[in-house]
Amino acid sequence: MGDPPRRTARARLRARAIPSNPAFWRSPVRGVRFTAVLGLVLLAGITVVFVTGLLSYAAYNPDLAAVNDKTPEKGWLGFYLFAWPTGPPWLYRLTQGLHVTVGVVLVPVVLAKLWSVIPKLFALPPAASPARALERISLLLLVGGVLFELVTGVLNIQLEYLFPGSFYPLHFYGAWVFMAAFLAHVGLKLPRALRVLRHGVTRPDTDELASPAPAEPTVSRRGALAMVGAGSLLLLITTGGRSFDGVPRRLALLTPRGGAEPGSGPDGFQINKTAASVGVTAADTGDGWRLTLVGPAGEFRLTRAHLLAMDQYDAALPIACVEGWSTSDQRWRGVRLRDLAVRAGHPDGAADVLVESVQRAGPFRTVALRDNQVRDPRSLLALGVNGADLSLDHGYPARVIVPAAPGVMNTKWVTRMTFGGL
Ligand SMILES: Nc1nc2c(c(=O)[nH]1)N[C@H]1C(S)=C(S)[C@@H](COP(=O)(O)O)O[C@H]1N2
Ligand SMILES: [Mo]
Repeated sequence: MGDPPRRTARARLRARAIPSNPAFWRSPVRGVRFTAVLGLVLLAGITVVFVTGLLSYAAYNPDLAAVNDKTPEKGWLGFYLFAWPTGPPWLYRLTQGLHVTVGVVLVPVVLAKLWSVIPKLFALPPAASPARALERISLLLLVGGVLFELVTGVLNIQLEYLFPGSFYPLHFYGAWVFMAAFLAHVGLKLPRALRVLRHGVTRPDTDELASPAPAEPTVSRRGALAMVGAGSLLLLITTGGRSFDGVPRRLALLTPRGGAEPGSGPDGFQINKTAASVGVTAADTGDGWRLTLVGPAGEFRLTRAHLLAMDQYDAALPIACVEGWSTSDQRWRGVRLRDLAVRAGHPDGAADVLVESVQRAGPFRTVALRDNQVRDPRSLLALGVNGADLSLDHGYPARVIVPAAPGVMNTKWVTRMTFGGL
């Protein structure tokens, strides 16, 4: 006969080396309080990201025309779509800046939250009861969903066209799957989180997230939370600034369109795609360039001189990209879209319009604008900006600029506009 107590001790040690044993997880920082704080931060942050994400999709006016609809199989998930307004002009700057910036800033919080509950994810048996089985499945969708949304979102802002055409459906459907799991999770856990934060953990043995065999602390719970907060703050500083000029933008090192201003002249603000990068040449935009207007009154071909001979108006409007960066207001000058609508045969100046670029390929060469966008007196077919002619990279000879619209609606190198009958 061996020595039973010693063998038990060895067996206990061996069991500890397996992640499904709660004693494997030894950090004294884990506990319901730590998790509850992170959970409440995520509840607030994810709500902002989800709502602004839905708004971003609505801002494309996807129900207006097939060219706008990046998720044509959305079905009833498009139930909430509405005519995106044209004011205030900074609306999309705000909603999309929040969407991307808050999403990025939440990354350390999400990672810390996952870390804090990781013993639960390994717990065995995987499904002690049907209710536990359902909870485990919802956790899979929850964890998988949040990681999927963060990864696709970050890759899209960093690499722009990694998923040509497929980013929108991926990110959109992923969001709905994640949110379904998120709502179930909030319903299950919020009461407990609030109770813990209000009254504390009354008896240590009721803290289901605390380690049963805690190691010596190397950092306090408060210190660990402060580290997560510092990580988020660092991300805020290195990404959030690309919505502002000057010092904040220079600090936005981690983002496209962060960093230095592209030159200092009248055209010295951020460029999404250069003419060269999408194959637009001087021949496309030189003397042979024409704008074709189509509408009930017929079809007209206008030169840039014709357009310059029409009434010219100014509008101070930003460019706000779906990637989350934006410019401050630029002083655009050109022809009102509604004057072009009148010219095309819509006397009230209100009609939807299909805008086409001389650009031959690529995702944003055509877009449809809604009648409220055409009617707004600040909506221009711009010929110049900040007192100079447009540069080729900003859309010379003519580009659309519409208040409060996502950057993608502001088509550059416009060559054809079809009013009405979308
Ligand atoms: N023809 C054409 N127009 C376009 C694009 C494009 O790729 N092709 N990109 C759009 C996007 S995504 C943005 S954010 C704005 C950026 O305008 P800017 O380059 O003048 O800043 O242009 C829009 N207009
Ligand atoms: Mo954009």
